[in-house]
Amino acid sequence: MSVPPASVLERPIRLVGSRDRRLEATDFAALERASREIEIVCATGDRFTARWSGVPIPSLLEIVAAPPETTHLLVDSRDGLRACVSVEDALEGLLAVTKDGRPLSESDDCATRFVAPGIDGVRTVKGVARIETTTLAPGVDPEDRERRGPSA
Ligand SMILES: Nc1nc2c(c(=O)[nH]1)N[C@H]1C(S)=C(S)[C@@H](COP(=O)(O)O)O[C@H]1N2
Ligand SMILES: [Mo]
Repeated sequence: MSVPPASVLERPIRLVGSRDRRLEATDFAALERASREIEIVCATGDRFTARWSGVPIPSLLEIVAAPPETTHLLVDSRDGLRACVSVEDALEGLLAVTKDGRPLSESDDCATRFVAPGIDGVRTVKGVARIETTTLAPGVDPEDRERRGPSA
């Protein structure tokens, strides 16, 4: 399966860890892809399974040297949604650019999506703008760090 690199990232993605980086389309195109089957479950009860492919989250964390004490990732969309996902879940995830072999830009109306097994549908952020590592103290509710978008 191949996706023309130019069409993959329409806009750069900001990555924040120990370092701060802008991931441009050419950087993204150079990263190794992986694919995996992930079931997405919405709070409404809707669920569907798809085969997603994209860049594994650990590769992105490497680029910004995620601090070892990282407990969660904050994943922001371009439309104001913010998900706070445990790093254990996120490490199994992808910054996806295809679903069932087709570019997301054809099926969804955005080119990228954060997906990981076992996270709620609302946290599969479409149109990823930024991913930041964070360390939550024990007892802090990750949901307090989230923002709901216009439609979620
Ligand atoms: N940027 C963004 N991503 C989003 C949402 C949203 O409103 N904005 N909705 C979320 C919710 S609540 C669900 S259930 C899934 C829906 O994904 P689907 O359109 O592929 O069914 O996307 C998630 N990702
Ligand atoms: Mo949802």
